[in-house]
Amino acid sequence: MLDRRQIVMGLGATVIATALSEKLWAAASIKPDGASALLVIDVQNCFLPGGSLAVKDGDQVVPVINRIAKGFSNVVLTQDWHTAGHISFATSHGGKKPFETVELKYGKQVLWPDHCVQGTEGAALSRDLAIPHAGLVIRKGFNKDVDSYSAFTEADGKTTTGLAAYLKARKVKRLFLAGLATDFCVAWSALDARKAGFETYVIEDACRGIDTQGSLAKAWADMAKAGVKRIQSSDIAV
Ligand code: VGL
Ligand code: ZN
Repeated sequence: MLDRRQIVMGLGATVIATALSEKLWAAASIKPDGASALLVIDVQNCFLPGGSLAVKDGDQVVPVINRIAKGFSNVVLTQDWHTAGHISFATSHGGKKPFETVELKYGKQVLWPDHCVQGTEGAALSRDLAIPHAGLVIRKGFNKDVDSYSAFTEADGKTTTGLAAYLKARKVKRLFLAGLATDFCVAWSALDARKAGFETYVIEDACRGIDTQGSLAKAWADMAKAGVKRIQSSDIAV
């Protein structure tokens, strides 16, 4: 006969075993398949330490992205690609300083230091990215009078980059986002990905934010509301 103590111990062991297996199951539970794509946002010199719009610890995303990219057959990279004198630059608005805002035809625009000017070293993708199998590099923000944080649609809310059509033509259903910056180009791309009907995941530890005027908390709140899933790179089976 089991006495009461043995039964309690047995139950305890079962609880621990269940918790452990759930933990193991939770780790690396997402396996990218042929209908999955990794979207690597703006890992460019200007956003890395030493760059003109450096994102704090931005370089730390590179090894994480390189590791998970191995698990994806579909990878798209984006490149912020502005004209000289772009409308998003503070220097294009006499008297304005970076991180101040202005009202433009399409709405409120944060003003930035000059960054990612077409063809410059600052606009180049990080040489430490190791994703030779990436199938597409999509450039955005090349329209002098319109910014484009999103990889899908410019800030006027209507001019498309063609990315959604490309992904749909390749039968992609699930999108995983990584890169810089969490609260601007990653978040705006994730929100547009939801609008275009993709199941959308943002890999938090594969991103870093700028965080100006509460932008990081707001971005996560907006993404949660839109059904964007917030995951960690350890959730992805590579
Ligand atoms: C970005 C600000 C200006 C980004 C691009 O990649 O998040 N942020 N241009
Ligand atoms: Zn930009």
